[in-house]
Amino acid sequence: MDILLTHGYFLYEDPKELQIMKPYPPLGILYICAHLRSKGLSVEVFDSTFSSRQQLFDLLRQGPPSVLGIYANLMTRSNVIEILRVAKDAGWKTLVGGPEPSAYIDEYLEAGADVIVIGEGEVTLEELVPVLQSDSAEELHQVKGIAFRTSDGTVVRTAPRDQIRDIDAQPWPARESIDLTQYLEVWRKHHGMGSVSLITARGCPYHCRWCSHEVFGKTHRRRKPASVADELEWLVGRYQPEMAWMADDVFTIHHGWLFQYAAELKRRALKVPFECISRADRLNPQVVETLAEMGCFRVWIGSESGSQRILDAMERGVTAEEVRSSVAMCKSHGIKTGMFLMWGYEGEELCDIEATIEHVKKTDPDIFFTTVAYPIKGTPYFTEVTDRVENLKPWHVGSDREVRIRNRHSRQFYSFADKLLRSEVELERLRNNPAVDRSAIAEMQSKVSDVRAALTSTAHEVEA
Ligand code: B12
Ligand code: SF4
Repeated sequence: MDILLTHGYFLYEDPKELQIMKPYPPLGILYICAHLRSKGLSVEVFDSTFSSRQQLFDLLRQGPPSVLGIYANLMTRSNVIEILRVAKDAGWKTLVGGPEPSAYIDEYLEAGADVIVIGEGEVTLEELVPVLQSDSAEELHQVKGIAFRTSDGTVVRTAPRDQIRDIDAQPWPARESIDLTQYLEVWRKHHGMGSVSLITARGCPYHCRWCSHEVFGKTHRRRKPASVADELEWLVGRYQPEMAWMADDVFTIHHGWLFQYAAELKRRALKVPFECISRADRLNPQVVETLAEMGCFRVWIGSESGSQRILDAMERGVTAEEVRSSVAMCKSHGIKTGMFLMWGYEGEELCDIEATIEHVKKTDPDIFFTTVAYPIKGTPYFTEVTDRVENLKPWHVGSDREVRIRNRHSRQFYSFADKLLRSEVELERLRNNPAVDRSAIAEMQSKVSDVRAALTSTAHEVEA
């Protein structure tokens, strides 16, 4: 084996995901695996999702050691660090890639990574693996898109790696290298439908200030509609999924492309129910109608805030009104909507929170998720708040989410904001339901008043 690829995500250790149970395979390492195999390298994938860290450690210790490549994101950091330690002790050469390591080069090198891969991994690994096998420290300098330490401890960052121009020329993710049926079985068991994921593009050109662009920058490359339809058709034939997730950042970003893709699916009589993420400004009546015809049953929209002032501060490039009208458009075509909301972005005050609550009440999506803003290293938001960020845990066991931002409202304040949002939305739904009696409404009204009072009373509290 020339290289073993893995990721540090263990589903059975994740209490939140054990409730959700909507796992998807790590497409990044599957793309790399397919590319390297097409170049004649011998590649194995250890898919940690349904496995345990002990199984992975046993494999690493059993050897023989070769090159180990690990995908890391902000949530898997501590696992990846532990895997690095075990792998180094067992004599493996180690490299890390994905959206997080390039933002923390010194830290990952310190934690035991021999090489950090910056950006797309395919071509870099094609060149890097033979160099690591030959033990030629000199040749490492010639490999673009990496960072490493020389024998005197100097950190070297080589020239940037060019992005793959024609992503259609790349092989599809090596799904056969893992047990994809396990993912479908979990989906079927918990949701009655087996789901597969695929991507139609790489990179997002928008610049929401809190969003990480570490891997693809602000570039955007699309696959050809026929190539995506081929992959979907193959997935249907091979795994018989009941649905799909188009895992793009913004599936509806290019309308011309979307219409061509829809026509291609129609020509093939291929209709697989699917869900996707969009921006409100990339939805219009024709796009929504097309999505419905294609079998889209849910669109997720990053709404973030109902306060235009905060949306502008985020450089989101979307208006709250666009969110409201796009959700209404989806509803009118029978497409469900999910909304993502964010509390605590820079400058957000009580009045912005109230605006968000009014916005969600008016919009009434089928489902919404909230998160308290956290600064991901490498983003403009991180740079903006970095002087006020305090890590709650040591770096190797923490994450960019586990931080305190001085002068921001307290955790308790956001927890009340969240409760108020949920109870206000519930109250609105009760009011709009003629079957609900007045006492239930009065009870909810009283709950809303209590939560609002608690929120207001904590509005002066800021993180010291
Ligand atoms: C699909 C997805 C998910 C799925 C994950 C499913 C799965 N197993 O893949 C779900 C919904 C579960 C998810 C959850 C989360 N996600 Co997410 N997700 C994505 C998304 C939209 C697509 C991932 C993808 O398939 N990309 C396509 C492939 C081709 O790209 P890639 O994975 O980056 O791989 C390339 C390179 O990174 C590199 N590479 C990858 N692996 C390796 C390994 C080695 C050894 C090497 C050398 C190179 C290398 O080469 C690959 C091919 O070129 C990305 C955004 C994006 N467009 O990438 C966000 C993204 C990865 N997610 C992100 C975040 C923040 C999260 C959450 C923390 C959100 C939350 N608040 O809960 C959670 C964390 C979950 C967890 N426990 O790990 C951030 C990560 C930021 C960071 N610095 O870590 C991203 C980048 C979004 C963003 N722009 O901010 N996510
Ligand atoms: S949040 Fe979405 S639209 Fe904004 S930059 Fe990130 S991926 Fe693009």
